[in-house]
Amino acid sequence: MKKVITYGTFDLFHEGHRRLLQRAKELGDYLIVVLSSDEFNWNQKGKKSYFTYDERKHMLEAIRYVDLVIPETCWEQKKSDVHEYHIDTFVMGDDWQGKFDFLKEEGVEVVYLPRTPEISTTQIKQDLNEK
Ligand code: C2G
Repeated sequence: MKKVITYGTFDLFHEGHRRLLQRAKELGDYLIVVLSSDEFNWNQKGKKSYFTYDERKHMLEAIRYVDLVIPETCWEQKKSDVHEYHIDTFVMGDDWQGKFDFLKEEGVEVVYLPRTPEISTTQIKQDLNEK
């Protein structure tokens, strides 16, 4: 069974997130999403998600591409995650191009997928504010 992993906040879930997860799942048989906790978002990413971790987790668990959702609590956990979950492929959008290549040394394939243009959580918030 080929195991794939990806990380993110996935707040205000949208088509860009969906396409990323769909393409990530197509790279294997089992997809783990490591979901940024509320504390990690605020303390490390400087962003406050609209939906709580639990709400975002339930949303992701309802998506058929997703097999498991676990918390992301720090930047450094990736190296241990890929061993703990016996990961074959690590996937991120290409806004992260090159940032996680160190995982190749752990025997993991690292794939950056083209971001879906024209949509982002920030854009959604701006559009709604203008309505
Ligand atoms: N994404 C995408 N297209 C978009 C928006 C997002 O492909 N229009 C992808 C991102 O590249 C990322 C995933 O969807 O791979 C989740 O995006 P975010 O929730 O914004 O995650 P991010 O803040 O990039 O967190 O440790 C890694 C971080 O947790 C990644």
